[in-house]
Amino acid sequence: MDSKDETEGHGLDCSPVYVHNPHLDALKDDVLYHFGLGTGTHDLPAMFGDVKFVCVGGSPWRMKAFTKYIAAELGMEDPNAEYPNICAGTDRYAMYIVGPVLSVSHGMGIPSIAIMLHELIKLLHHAHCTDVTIMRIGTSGGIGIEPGTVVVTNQSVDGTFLPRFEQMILGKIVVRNIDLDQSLAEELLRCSKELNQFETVMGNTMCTMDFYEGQARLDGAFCSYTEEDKQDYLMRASQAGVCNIEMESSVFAAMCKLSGLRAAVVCVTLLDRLKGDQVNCSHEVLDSYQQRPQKLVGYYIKQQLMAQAGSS
Ligand code: R2B
Ligand code: URA
Repeated sequence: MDSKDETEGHGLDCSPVYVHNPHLDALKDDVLYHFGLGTGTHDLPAMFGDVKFVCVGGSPWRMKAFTKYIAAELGMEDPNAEYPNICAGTDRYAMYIVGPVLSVSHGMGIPSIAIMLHELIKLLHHAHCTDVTIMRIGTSGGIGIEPGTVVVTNQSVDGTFLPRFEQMILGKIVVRNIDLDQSLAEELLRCSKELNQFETVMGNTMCTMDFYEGQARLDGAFCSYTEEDKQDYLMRASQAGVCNIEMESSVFAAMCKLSGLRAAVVCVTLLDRLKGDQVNCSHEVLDSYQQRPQKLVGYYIKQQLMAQAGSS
């Protein structure tokens, strides 16, 4: 088991997926409970050893749609393929694979994605995967930008606009680094310019613990502040470089950094929070917005695979 420097980074070639837990060595089999998978019951290297790209997103349905989309983009589409859910033994998360691309749903919020990432990182480690790039494709609320704009996260920040994630361990707060891979973010922005299908910006992403009061909404079941307080907070966020708000980027960035995964966050904005709180766009508009991060990440993956094929 690797127990090197906690912040082991991404190497240029053959970078493994790190775990930092000496206790894992003592386990006969490792049960990935929320995936319904395990080292004793599944041949993880055979199932996942070739994975090079992992895409994660909140909804199981969206991750299945992404799998079908990427299969078509990569020319790996099988008209008869059902794309079975690899985690069919549990209804916590859904997982799909096509070629070197693994798609996993993570639910909503920091606790849900953190549990998923513990098991995903162990899965990739047990499968001996190397040089893995991971991207979160999701939705968010924008600040002062046109709905439908895609934000590639430069830096995730907390609700006080600081670039940190606080994890409570044994009753003590441990502060973790949440820097994402800057070169990956820039490559994604460049891809978006080439794609030229929708507006894409790079900016800070605020990660909150709640959709309502945690994001200064006025339409939750409880609210103890005024419209003016809300506008003041969002304007201060904007001045701190925050372009959008969502609920998973900080722990995602922290855990990917610890495991040496090259990571990016790509979220579409569903509304401009300076203008309102309710997500009330039509189903069609919502659907087309949600496809934008998928298209961008799909384009990036295709380019990478073509470049690799060209150089081998
Ligand atoms: C974006 O959308 C979800 C809330 O509606 C949450 O998972 C997030 O980060
Ligand atoms: N997801 C969020 O977390 N916030 C929004 O405003 C929209 C989607």
